[in-house]
Amino acid sequence: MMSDIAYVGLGSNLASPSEQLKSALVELHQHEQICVQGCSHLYRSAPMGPKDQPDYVNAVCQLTTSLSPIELLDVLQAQELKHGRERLGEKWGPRTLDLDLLMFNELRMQSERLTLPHYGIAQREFVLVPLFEIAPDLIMQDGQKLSTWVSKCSLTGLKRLADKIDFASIAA
Ligand code: PH2
Ligand code: MG
Ligand code: MG
Repeated sequence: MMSDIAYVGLGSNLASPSEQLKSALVELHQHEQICVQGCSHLYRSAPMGPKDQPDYVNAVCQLTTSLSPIELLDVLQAQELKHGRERLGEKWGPRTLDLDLLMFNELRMQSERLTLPHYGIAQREFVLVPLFEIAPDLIMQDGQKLSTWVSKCSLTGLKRLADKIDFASIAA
């Protein structure tokens, strides 16, 4: 049963970022144990970390799954590699595709490979804003509303793009 709800942050700043995100969503949805339920607009976003890299395109999607969190992480990481992701070791360096598991139900866990909820949500406008777009009523791990987190975040380098992924065409 695909009854677990997860949120995944998507990002790319190399090799046609918008197309990377769109095909990543289609591929996720094609997985037998993953059903993409919705996705935010795409957002252009100034790079966090080293500034000598292109702007990112970011989005957040909601999916339901029958995979465990670690199994889902395996799928996401395999997909990053399929998109030509190279792990060059530079922290916050450029990448063709980044898929971050942000939340998995209300689960909290900390292991070598996976921390849930993702540690960076509160500071990242390129996660908070698209997440708010698709899950405005979400309650965060400290019991506060997502809208409160959004209001506390400095919104500077984010621009919503016209593009919204057409889900009917993906699900068809
Ligand atoms: N991802 C990074 C590093 N910096 N900056 C923005 N704006 N968006 C990202 O997704 C991003 C980043 C590494 O994952
Ligand atoms: Mg990331
Ligand atoms: Mg990542």
